[in-house]
Amino acid sequence: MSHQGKVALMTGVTGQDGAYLARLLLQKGYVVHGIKRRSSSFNTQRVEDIYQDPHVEGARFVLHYGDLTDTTSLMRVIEQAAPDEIYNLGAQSHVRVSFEAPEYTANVDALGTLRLLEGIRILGLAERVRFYQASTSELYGLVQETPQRETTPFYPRSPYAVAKQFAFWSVVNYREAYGMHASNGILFNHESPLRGETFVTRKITRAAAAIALGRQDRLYLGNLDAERDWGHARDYVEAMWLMVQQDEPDDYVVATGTKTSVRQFAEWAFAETGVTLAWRGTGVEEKGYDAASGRCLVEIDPRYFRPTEVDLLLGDAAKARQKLGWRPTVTVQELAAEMVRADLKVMASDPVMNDA
Ligand code: NDP
Ligand code: GDR
Repeated sequence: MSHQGKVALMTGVTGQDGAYLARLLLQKGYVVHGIKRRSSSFNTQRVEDIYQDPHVEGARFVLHYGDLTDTTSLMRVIEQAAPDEIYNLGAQSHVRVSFEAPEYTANVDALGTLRLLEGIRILGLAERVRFYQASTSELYGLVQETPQRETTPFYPRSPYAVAKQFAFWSVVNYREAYGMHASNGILFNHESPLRGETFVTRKITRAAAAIALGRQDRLYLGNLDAERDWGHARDYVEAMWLMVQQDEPDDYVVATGTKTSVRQFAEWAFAETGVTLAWRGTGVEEKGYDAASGRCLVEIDPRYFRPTEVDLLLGDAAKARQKLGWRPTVTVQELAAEMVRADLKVMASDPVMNDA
């Protein structure tokens, strides 16, 4: 089926998922409108290569200033873009940071979602616009059962997750109250070379690359025992789009069904640079050494611990498999290797870069 001429609007277009989803929708023939927030420095690096000069007629990728904390900006952009589909990817998305800025996180992640939903309703678009909400496996928080599926009870463990739970139920409520085609994608962690630099996978792959290039001595991490179900962002944006194309709105878990510890991810990442990590010590004294040279490369810094941790996330995506026909295509080990290779390439091509 052709999607030529369909119009999508997304928040969070400058983030990891926004960059992948915008590319996917452009490939499918959509006109893509993205909301970017004002920043004192450029925040559009991830979409630079798909940027289109607005002065050229027929541009299919259009950026608007707006902010999830600013209702009027959201309503203005929805009116201007007149979208068929809205993808709400914008968020203060860092779990650790949400403990430092809980009120801001709630404003953006919880109320921001409500502002969009209510904006759609007030503009009389509830029956026309299809809505995707970036919900999260963080909703499962304190483990109630594994693997986690759509029926697993929520137990959020951070201001971020609490805010996302408000957003999740707002979506369900607008679906039931106003008949909106609104779906929650309960996505487990997904990464890529475009992943934000302070999330653990990218922090590790950048450090592995920087250490290999002699630009960094050591990597400081928090909880090495945390286990996550890591997939590739490119696969996961496909699932978002598939949800929105269904006749009926619904909520879906999107995951690979494989769990990996932070420690194991680090081993795979360093292996891509030819380093075998050997662990010695216990608790906060545990350290990772280059098995060949004996040099210490990884240390624990308790500053990266969280007041309440999510120890284990492992998803069961059977419903997405059956109803959407969705399947992940990249293993976590392949993902780690791809990310390290990309970081090596970026760093090696910039001789003055020494910011790792
Ligand atoms: P990123 O942190 O990479 O991107 C977040 C985006 O939101 C950025 O474009 C950011 O803008 C934007 N944003 C932040 N604050 C505001 C605001 N006040 N108003 C408007 N936009 C704002 O996240 P990801 O791409 O990784 O994730 C996308 C969504 O999916 C998020 O909602 C996240 O919580 C959720 N999610 C992510 C998962 C993952 O593993 N990646 C898993 C499950 C859910 P700027 O570039 O200016 O910072
Ligand atoms: P997460 O991702 O909290 O799962 O949220 P993150 O990569 O930040 O942490 C994953 C796990 O690694 C542990 N960890 C560290 N984390 C960071 N950031 N830095 C460290 O140095 C470090 N050391 C160990 C963490 O404690 C945690 O257990 C991501 C975000 O994308 C959310 O927006 C999204 O909703 C969830 O994934 C699903």
